Amino acid sequence: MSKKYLITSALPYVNNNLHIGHLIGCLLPSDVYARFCRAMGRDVLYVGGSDEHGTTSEIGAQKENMPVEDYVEKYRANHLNAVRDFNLSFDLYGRTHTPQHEKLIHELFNRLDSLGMIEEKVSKQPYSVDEKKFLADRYVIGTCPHCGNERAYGNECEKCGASLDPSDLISPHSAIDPTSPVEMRETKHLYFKLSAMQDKLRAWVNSRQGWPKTAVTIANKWLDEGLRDNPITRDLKWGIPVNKEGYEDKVFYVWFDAPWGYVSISQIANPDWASWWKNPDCHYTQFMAKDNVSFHSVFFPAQELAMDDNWKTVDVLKGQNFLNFNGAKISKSTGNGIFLDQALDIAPSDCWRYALLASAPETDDTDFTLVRFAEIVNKDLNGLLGNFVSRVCKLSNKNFGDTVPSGAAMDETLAHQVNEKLAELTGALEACEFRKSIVALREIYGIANEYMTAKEPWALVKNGDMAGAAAVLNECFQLIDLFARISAPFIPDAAAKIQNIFEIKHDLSWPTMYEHRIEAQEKFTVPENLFSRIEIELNKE
Ligand code: B3M
Ligand code: ZN
Repeated sequence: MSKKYLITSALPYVNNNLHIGHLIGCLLPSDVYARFCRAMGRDVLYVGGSDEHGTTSEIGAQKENMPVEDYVEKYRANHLNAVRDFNLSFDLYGRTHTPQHEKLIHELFNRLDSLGMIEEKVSKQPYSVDEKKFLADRYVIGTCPHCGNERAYGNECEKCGASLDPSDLISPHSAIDPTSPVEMRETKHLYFKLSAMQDKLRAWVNSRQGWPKTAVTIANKWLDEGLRDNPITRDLKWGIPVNKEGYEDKVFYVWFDAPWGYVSISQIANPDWASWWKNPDCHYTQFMAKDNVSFHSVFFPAQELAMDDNWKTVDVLKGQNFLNFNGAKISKSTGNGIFLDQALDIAPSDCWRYALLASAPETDDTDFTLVRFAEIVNKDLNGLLGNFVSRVCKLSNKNFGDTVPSGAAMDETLAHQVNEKLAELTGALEACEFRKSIVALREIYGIANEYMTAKEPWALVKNGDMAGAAAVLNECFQLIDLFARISAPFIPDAAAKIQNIFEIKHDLSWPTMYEHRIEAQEKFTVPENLFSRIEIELNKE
């Protein structure tokens, strides 16, 4: 039985159209890794989906003046289109507003409660007098005590950067109804006893391997500061209702609800879900942006461990840094960035996938521009990959017809070079280091190009050495077959086109070594150009 691999991609809130930052932050790296694992013959369960709850959806719906359900549906449609357009190979791209998910959250809450891990605490929270309801911190607006900004939020002042408590604000009022004053009133909430998990969680974090530095630093910072019990209920309407008497008008905090979406989505995706989620031998990798790391490295595993029910905790947590665009943050309000529903007007999906992976913000925040995009596509995909495939097919077709010419023994020097890079590529993918993997992939394309340039099959034809030319071209077809296999996780559309060059459909399993799989005299067709050059007018930048 092949080993189980569980792969999850953070669940984006459905309060915004997806952009290239979301794509490189979690969706794309998780997809490449899932495709690689499947090509290795591993038993993969790969899930993602929409985080439909949380204050951001509720606020967003109010701003757009529509029912939350419709609002969520509207953005989910945008996200589903992106999943389709960018070939994200989720077993299921699910959602958190499902009966299955609610049932799961209720069961998990009962479990924690029965173990004595839940505590009721009364605290003072902002209350909107006219609206007659408690408000989340973000819904409270007032004057910042530090800088005098009159539009500071209950949790932070965006002008001076101070982190705030709603009670710090001068003349606080509701963000929804600015005429309604806000005062601090007592309310009760349920707390998860996170503090009780301090030692267990520390030992758990120490036992993890392969996490990027940013992720380890964030987890340790929380532990070093000492874990504090955290409220898991909120005074909101939209969310998972709290299944406890006296809490009828509250919902669970989105970060108690959302990570468990990985499980409820898995339950819907695969009836055999427990053979990943309850299996200590399963290997679990999570992908997310760095602002989600604390929830995945502290809150979620602490809950899993507290339940003592054999829940699979994450082995490798991949937290990406941020991708900027043209030197500034990608943002809907400023319009800076490329949104996924416009990206395909500029270039096909594979080009975005490759260029973004080549620019993945793995170690630092990274700037992306259209000029950089065009350079990568033109040089690597159009130049090294596309031209090689096209030249080999055309030259061979012209001189030997529509079948692969007879070959000779494998070129050992070439094989040695390729195998060295193939090992690097495989190692980088195992480690989920995508920039490195693109470097190795590009080098293999480069080796093939150098091989053809050095062997000059066109010159051999000209000099009448047809057997020599045939042998070189045969080797080139073997390289083309290799390209299809090693490119497939990154650029699946192009890989399928390359695979279709040959009359026989050779599988795209991951190669351990460079091998000759294409028989002489196998039929092939000269493909359309795999890629076109991208011309970017500089003044658009
Ligand atoms: N929805 C945050 C975000 O969209 C949050 C992730 C949940 S992952 C379980 O950035
Ligand atoms: Zn301020």
